Amino acid sequence: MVEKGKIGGNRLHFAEIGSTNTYLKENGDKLPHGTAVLADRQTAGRGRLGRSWEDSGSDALKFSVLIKGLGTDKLPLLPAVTGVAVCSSLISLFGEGFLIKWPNDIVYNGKKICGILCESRVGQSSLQGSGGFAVCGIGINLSQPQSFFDSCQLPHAGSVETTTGVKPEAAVVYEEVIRYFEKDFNIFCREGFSPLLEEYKRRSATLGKEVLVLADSREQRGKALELGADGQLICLIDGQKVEITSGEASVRGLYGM
Ligand code: BT5
Repeated sequence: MVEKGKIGGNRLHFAEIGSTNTYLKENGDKLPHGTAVLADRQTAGRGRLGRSWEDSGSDALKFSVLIKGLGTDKLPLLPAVTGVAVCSSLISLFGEGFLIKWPNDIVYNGKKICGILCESRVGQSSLQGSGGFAVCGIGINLSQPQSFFDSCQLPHAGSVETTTGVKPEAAVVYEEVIRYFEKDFNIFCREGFSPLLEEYKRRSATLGKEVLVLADSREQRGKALELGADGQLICLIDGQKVEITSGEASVRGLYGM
């Protein structure tokens, strides 16, 4: 059973912190399920696989949510659930055009607007009731100018403002993401991922596309077919179905591929 407590019901706000994900990984055992940790600035924001998340201060939204009591079997789909929630909230505020690029980016017109980092700290036996927990970190570029991304050598990054022309308010975006996260997370806990799958497919920038898969230091071209039951990307490569569990899948026409 997922523990009681509303998503974002307990909220900690830091002017500056290393990483909101790291904070929750270190302190999550003492905090209630649903705790949200926000930071105006991260000095050591993290992406997957040791990569960094570039931060320019309060013109971007950075926060992490603590998830307690979710079974280990459900963990692999947490990035997809988060992706659906973030994508829906951005569409609700700014209109169509936001898509989910497998596994964890939200893109708009080929620019990466948001990155999602889900991590877990497993307790003694499993996450369930054993002190383990998960952390969902969300970084959304709100109004940085393109010159900021250029200075970080991120030509494929963009902000909500540079891509849609609308200047977003951090508090409004935060509340909307939390609202969708609460809704979609509860659906996921009760009924699994299947009720969210249609929405995921509709919003996917990857499924049905030609992809360049980078896994085990090998690059292979293929077609992305579907999302597997554990969040893996099922691709058709040289006539064979191949499951991509980690690594990268670049989509033709996105990020300059
Ligand atoms: C991600 O990793 O995209 C996950 C980013 C998660 C950030 C949030 S912020 C709150 C919480 N606290 C943290 O410390 N992290 C989470 P990945 O798929 O590995 O992508 C990382 C790559 O995205 C980098 O190597 C860059 O190429 C690119 N990148 C870095 N900063 C970016 C930015 N601000 N906007 C767009 N792309 C960026």
